[in-house]
Amino acid sequence: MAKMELDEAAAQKAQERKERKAAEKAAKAAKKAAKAQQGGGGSGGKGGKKKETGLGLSVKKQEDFGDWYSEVVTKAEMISYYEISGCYILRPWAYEIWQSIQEWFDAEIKKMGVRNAYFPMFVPESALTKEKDHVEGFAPEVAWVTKSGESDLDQPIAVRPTSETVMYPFYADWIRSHRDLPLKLNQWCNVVRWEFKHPTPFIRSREFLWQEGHTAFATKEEADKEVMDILGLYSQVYEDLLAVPVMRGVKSEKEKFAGGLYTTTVEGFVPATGRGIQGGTSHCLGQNFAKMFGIEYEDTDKARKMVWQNSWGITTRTIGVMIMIHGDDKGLVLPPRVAPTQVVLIPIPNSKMDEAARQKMAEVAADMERDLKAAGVRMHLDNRELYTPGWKYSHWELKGVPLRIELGPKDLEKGTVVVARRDTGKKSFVEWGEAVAFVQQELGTMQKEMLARARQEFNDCIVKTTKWEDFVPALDAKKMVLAPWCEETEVEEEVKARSVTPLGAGAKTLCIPFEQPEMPEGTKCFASGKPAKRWTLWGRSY
Ligand code: 87F
Repeated sequence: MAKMELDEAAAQKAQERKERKAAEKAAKAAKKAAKAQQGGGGSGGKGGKKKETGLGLSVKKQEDFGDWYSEVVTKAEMISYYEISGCYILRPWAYEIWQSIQEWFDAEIKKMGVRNAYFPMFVPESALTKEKDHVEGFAPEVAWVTKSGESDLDQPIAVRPTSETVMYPFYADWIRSHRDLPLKLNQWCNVVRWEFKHPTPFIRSREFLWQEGHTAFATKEEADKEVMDILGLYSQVYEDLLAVPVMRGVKSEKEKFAGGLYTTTVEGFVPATGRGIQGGTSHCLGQNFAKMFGIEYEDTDKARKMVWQNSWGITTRTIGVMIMIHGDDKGLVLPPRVAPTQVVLIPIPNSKMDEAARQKMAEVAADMERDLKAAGVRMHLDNRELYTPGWKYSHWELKGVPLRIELGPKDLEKGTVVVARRDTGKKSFVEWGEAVAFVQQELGTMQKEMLARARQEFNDCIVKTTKWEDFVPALDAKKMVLAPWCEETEVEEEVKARSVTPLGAGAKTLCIPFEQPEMPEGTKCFASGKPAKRWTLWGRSY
């Protein structure tokens, strides 16, 4: 074997070992989390209060990120583990976040003239294998239905891993003339990819929720524009809704969707693990699928022409990235725009209060609840008598509720409340009459500051260099690298093999950012020494 192949084989082995170990660890964490899940929340068990409630995290984010993450997603009641590996229950606290993303994105694409439809989740074998490039690399991940009851099906049926091959035969049928264009459809659905890398809730699961947009145009110009418009929406989902900074760019030839012409992407980064993560992709498919599926139209000049197509998707992974970036040692920290509950109001009566004072406290709380709800704030009044205020604080902190309003006996006398922020812990004393305005303002401020902090950290995690010597040390220091690259696939593969260390797997190109720093004439590729084409963002990744 040549040196290069040996390196690659070694890297592959190391990667496999790592994945196996990670899978074992994840299985252990899942078991532990499942146990915690069963032990938590119940009442009437043996032992002290702490054990009974199972409240609070037992692991710190910095100490064991994997265990921390499993604990957060289960204890915050986002996920329940399921007996089929890689499949998870999305509980309301997670599903409602998905719905808020869905609601916003759906309205935006409708403004662009995209309409929703729904196609079957089953794919005939003949259709799935029609476009070779597209399925080749993915084949091992396709799940098949082969039986009904005890009898074998005549033809095995695939469960959709994506819907190109389901939809495009109908595009060929529906599109006849230039008057049928553009055709812009989207569907919100589940897909199944039977991955063997170790699963992580939201981040890599065998079934996940997404939207997939599939559009067809008469011209490449229209297609190109839509690719960028959609990518803009994806970066807004991350930055404006989830307060997660992303880098926009184009994928390398190696990393693009093989069936398409080019792939644009929003790339996130998890500083705690030093790994990049693909956040959403918007592909220009060119005319490849049009050729395969015969999607043609008659133009105004009577000539038969092939359509230009795009496809684009974003998934429930968004939620996982948000959790990883903003969560802390107390649990989730939810950006206000997507938090199912933005404000929790906790009255704090004490034993010294007389009946009139109790009544007054209940009235003030009810009034505030009414006023905040009327102002459109998603607020919850936690009036439960069987839980202490301290327990309630921990509970809502764990669930990441952005603001907590405390109403205690002293506040009752002064006509004020305390408003505490989940992200910074900052407390403000606010008069009752000012509460609605203050809360609205503080939610906005928190949303902005969460993004600003995360962006600062994202930027601090980019090492810009022109030298190979800086590359692996930067990766091992949990950074991304922005370096000039010759854009040769062989070099990309070599870099991957040469960047395996005991601290991590080989690095990939995350994207070639649209926003390019200056590149002086004669700049060389950091890895090959050949003439560089563009600055490229590299990193270890999910
Ligand atoms: C797994 C099995 C079979 C990804 C797969 O990104 C096929 C595939 O085609 C496959 N995993 N892909 C690429 C999906 C491309 C594209 N589809 C529409 C998107 C966005 C939405």
